[in-house]
Amino acid sequence: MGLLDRLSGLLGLKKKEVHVLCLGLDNSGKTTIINKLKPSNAQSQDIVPTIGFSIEKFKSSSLSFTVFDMSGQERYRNLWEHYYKEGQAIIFVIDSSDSLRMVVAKEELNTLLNHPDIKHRRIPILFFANKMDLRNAVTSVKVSQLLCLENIKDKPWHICASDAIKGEGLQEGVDWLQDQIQAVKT
Ligand code: G3D
Ligand code: MG
Repeated sequence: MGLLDRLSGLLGLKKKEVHVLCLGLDNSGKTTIINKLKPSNAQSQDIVPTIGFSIEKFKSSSLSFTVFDMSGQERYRNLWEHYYKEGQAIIFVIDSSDSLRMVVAKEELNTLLNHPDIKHRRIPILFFANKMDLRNAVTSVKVSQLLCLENIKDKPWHICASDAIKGEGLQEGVDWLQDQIQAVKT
């Protein structure tokens, strides 16, 4: 059973769909992470890459993931912002080895947090400090400091170090997210 199935199964959400937004700069590892979360027999999964601007949708029986790159496509921003409304959880992925673009990731995160469809909601945010296997990766504590995550007071958030290629750290993140969504549902 894949992590995705485990998440939906334990949530008891066989019927009701949960929309998860997976956000972050391009090349941070979003597609790799979502692929790892899918069950090994992925026949039931729809992968719909959108030509022209980068939105990928992954769907299982009860979870739908909408994945998009947050930078480099400003002219498309108004097209994907409407997905914010239906998102019930956010996975925000950071390339921990890309110190040059950490400031861009921080700006994109702040823009997200100040968006009218996000700002006043207690939507859980799971951060993956990804690419931990790379020599120049900074620790998840450092990523947390660089992004000033301690300033997020009105939403539950959690940061996990991950290596999406090996799949390390993803389980911890999914477990946390599951608890958060469950807390909202009950
Ligand atoms: P994106 O969807 O956020 O744009 P991708 O990012 O999932 O396409 O990943 C971008 C590149 O980073 C890919 O390499 C992918 O294999 C690599 N990557 C993703 N996660 C990790 C990780 O944890 N560690 C390492 N070392 N690499 C990772 P390519 O070479 O295909 O561009
Ligand atoms: Mg991608």
